[in-house]
Amino acid sequence: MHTYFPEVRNPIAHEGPDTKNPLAFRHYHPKRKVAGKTMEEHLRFAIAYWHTFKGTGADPFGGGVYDRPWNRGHDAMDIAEKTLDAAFEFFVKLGVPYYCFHDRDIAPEGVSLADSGRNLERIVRKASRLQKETGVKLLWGTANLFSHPRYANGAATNPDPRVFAHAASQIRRAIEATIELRGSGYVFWGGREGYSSLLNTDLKQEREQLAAMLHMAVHHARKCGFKGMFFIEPKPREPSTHQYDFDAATTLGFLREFNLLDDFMLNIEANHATLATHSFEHELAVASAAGKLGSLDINRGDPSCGWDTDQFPNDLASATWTLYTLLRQGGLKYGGLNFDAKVRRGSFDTIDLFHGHIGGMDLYARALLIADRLWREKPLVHAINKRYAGFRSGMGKKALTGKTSLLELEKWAAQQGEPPLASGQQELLENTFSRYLYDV
Ligand code: XUL
Ligand code: CO
Repeated sequence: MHTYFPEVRNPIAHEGPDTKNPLAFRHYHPKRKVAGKTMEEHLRFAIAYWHTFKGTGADPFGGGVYDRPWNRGHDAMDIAEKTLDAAFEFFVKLGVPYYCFHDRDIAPEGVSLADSGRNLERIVRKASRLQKETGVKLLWGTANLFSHPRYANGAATNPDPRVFAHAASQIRRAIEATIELRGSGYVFWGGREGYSSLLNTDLKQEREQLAAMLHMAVHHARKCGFKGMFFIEPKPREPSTHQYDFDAATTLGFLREFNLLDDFMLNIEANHATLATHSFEHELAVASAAGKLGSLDINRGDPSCGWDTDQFPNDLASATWTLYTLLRQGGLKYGGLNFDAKVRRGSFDTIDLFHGHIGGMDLYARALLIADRLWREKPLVHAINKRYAGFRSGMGKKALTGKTSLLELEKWAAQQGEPPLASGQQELLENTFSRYLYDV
């Protein structure tokens, strides 16, 4: 059989922290047990089909630069089949358990809705066979509702119901493809909206259109037997200036307002968090505190750039905090760690794809070991418990459980006198965190 990655002859192996082999894992050891589960089960790594196999290196200043061997064929379907073969070769050689796709990543748009549907069905059949042969699974599927010119003024939030209906068709087929491939999640990400200028936009209506589409999607998927989870992936902007799912808090509010909370969780992306002027850690905390952290896109942005650079992750402190958050909430049932990262425009070689992912997997594996220790020894849990202890009993507890009033609290405050100042001890705790990061 043709090989697309001849430079990698065997699956990437764990060689330990001292290895100098760039095509080996130093920390990621899929079967190693940590806190009762294997590393593979904790991390649930997924490859983003769009960046890794369909990425061209294009940016707003220039077209594609990569010359991928799987991108040569006699027509679009031939290329789609070759790309799928290359993708599964890559998954197996890298040793990742999952992948994620948009409908248009795996199968090309046809000349009509029916033709596009047939293309997708054909590729899904092949993907299903390759999944069985390799054991690689689909983490989540989604529909690309932002690349085609018809979506220039949005998809679900488009002012034209005919465009809305096209989006509905794509979503219907992408959901069924996800079910067929036994994906455990289905993602919605805003991208393009009807809203570009207030001069021509009905904000209230666009949000209602979006909610109506999501309700129909849930209804259809459940009718077809989908037992997985729906995710919304917040992002504040790009390509649209204002996207409705700005950040985790905004999106949770939207889901609550339109009665969608039962079927949805959030897919939090690192680079989207920073575009929203939050940190990844903050967004994870907001989603997790609401019991709605379902999946993660673990790329990184460039702090000097105001756009979504989707680089591979390399920050140990951030990765550690991410896994600490996951350990605290008992892991991810439906989602995983999807890279959603791309090699740079100048990284032309196919081997660069391995380097990017190997580095990211090793980073998160190392972070898992540190987070596990931090969670087992609980220095931060103790500090937080101590800080809020006043609310566990007495008047604090009464206030929290709605059993007091402003007047009773006022009387109590007067009896207590001026409360002593209590340090938040941020520096001490930062040192504690650093000790785990660098010394353990
Ligand atoms: C866009 C983005 C998407 C979603 C899936 O910024 O992150 O690729 O992850 O549509
Ligand atoms: Co993403």
